[in-house]
Amino acid sequence: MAAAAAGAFSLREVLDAFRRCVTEQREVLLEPYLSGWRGLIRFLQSLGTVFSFISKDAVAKVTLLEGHCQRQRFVSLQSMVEQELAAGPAALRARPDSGCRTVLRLHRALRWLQLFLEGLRSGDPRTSVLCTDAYDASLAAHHPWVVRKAARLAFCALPSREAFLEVMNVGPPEEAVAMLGEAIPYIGDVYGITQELFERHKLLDLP
Ligand code: 1Q0
Repeated sequence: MAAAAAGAFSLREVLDAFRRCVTEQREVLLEPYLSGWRGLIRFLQSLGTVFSFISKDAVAKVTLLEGHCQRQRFVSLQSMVEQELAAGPAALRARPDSGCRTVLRLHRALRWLQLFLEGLRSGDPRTSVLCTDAYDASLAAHHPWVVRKAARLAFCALPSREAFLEVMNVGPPEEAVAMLGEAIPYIGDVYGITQELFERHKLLDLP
């Protein structure tokens, strides 16, 4: 019953959001991007307080970006990069609250998500191991020791593979796995476009 309640996580919604992100001109739209993250955060919050240090950081970043989008009327990631770079790369690097440095954090987390979902899809039942491996191959390199330690500890509290497939709210496990197969390429596409954009503008190491 709880799973069907309004506001419950649904992988379908997240998938739709990431699908809506990429335009024909291969631009990444920020509204669906952030709405995809909102959906993921809702899921993370349902996993319990062990993960709240992660969801708080994610909420702060999404909220900051929503504020920027409203004030500056950025529609796409490309227009945000262009506008923020207009003052020069040094000015952008000096800003602790820029949209670019904030998106970069979510972008690295999106790589984690892609790898983790691939792991879930593979059928390996060890969710904590899958999550740790995905983390080590993505975000870990960008986190200080204490964050890595806390993250790895939290991963031990992850639910089982069956529980994951169930909370996706898309029906029986086979359907959940099928939907993962559908979702992963969309997430990969958003990741790839962003990576190329940030690489081209030398923004992949924004402090
Ligand atoms: C399901 C388990 C979730 C595990 C999430 C993996 C990410 C671990 C990240 C640990 C971050 C710790 C908090 C602080 C980090 C910041 O220092 C760092 C850098 O920012 P800054 O401003 O200090 O330079 N922030 C980040 O790296 C951003 C991290 C954002 C993480 C967002 C994770 C959202 C996760 C959603 C759960 C999705 C599960 C999907 C499964 C769906 C299938 C049913």
